[in-house]
Amino acid sequence: MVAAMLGQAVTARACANIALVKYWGKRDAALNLPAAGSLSLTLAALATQTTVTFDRALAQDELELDGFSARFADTARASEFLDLVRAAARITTRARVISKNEFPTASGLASSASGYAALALAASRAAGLALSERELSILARRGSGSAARSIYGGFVRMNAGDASDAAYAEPLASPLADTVRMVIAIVGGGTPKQHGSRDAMEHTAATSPYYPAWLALVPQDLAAAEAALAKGDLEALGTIAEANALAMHASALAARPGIVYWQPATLAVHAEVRGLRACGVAAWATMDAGPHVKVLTTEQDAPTIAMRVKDIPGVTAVTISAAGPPASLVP
Ligand code: 2P0
Repeated sequence: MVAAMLGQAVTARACANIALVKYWGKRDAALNLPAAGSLSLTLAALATQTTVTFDRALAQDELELDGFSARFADTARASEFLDLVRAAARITTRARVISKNEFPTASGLASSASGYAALALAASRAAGLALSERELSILARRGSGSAARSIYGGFVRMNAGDASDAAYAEPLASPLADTVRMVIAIVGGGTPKQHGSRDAMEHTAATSPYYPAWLALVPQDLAAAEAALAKGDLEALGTIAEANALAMHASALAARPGIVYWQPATLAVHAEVRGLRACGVAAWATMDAGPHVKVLTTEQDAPTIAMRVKDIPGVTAVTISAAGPPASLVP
């Protein structure tokens, strides 16, 4: 099986996800184990397609991202990840990885979730492994914590895991899956260099006086979000998601020195969301390790929200996304 697969190009596709209950902090950096669980929505509009070929002619791993040779640090990180796949498949052959993000142009949205989910599936298959979804989720987590969630479509829960280290994600059924939408407002321009989420969560955990409070909050937000999903109660889910994102940012803001992802347009979109909500529109804001705002809403209200936020100064692009599918092989 291994001999037959090696040398063949295998392509996989995975979609990014946005957390409604955030992952912010690790309990083991080497194994990339999260300090707490998280809950996300996989998004159809944010897909990555990745092709992997193990090639005996290669002296080292090669990574091409969106048509260009990747930076050294990105190639080194992908290579470390490929080492895990090689160890599992008992091979030493180097690989060529070609990855393309089908994201809104120059959005600056993080793509490590879709990227490492697609890479986990493509690389494991190309190495001759046939992993279960759970095994893929565990493998993807080693590349990036949020990638464990992108193995699945729709709403997904990431488990904190136990001492055995096998933290993985699982899909969550919900009556909201077909009608939920996310309006993604890209906030751009003039930002000082952002803190990458990996370093930022570590810095928050090490220095923020509010980090213990953040960690104590997550289990109750997870339980409430899951109950809301099971009932199909978008208002309850949105209320928790918005509060949870603000709490994550509160812990980051209180780090020393503080981590500030907010721009004027970020606040303006939040204000618009609150205003729309006061008028009866289903809209709840969340944000990650950057200034962009993602608005949880319904199929019906998404166009109204998109129309209202696109003209806010500093908002450079707006995309509406439905729930996305699980990671899959591309024939
Ligand atoms: C999340 N973020 O739950 C949170 C909220 C960013 C803010 O997961 O170090 O790139 O690779 O495990 O997955 C981003 O963190 O971090 C992230 P690593 P990752 O979506």
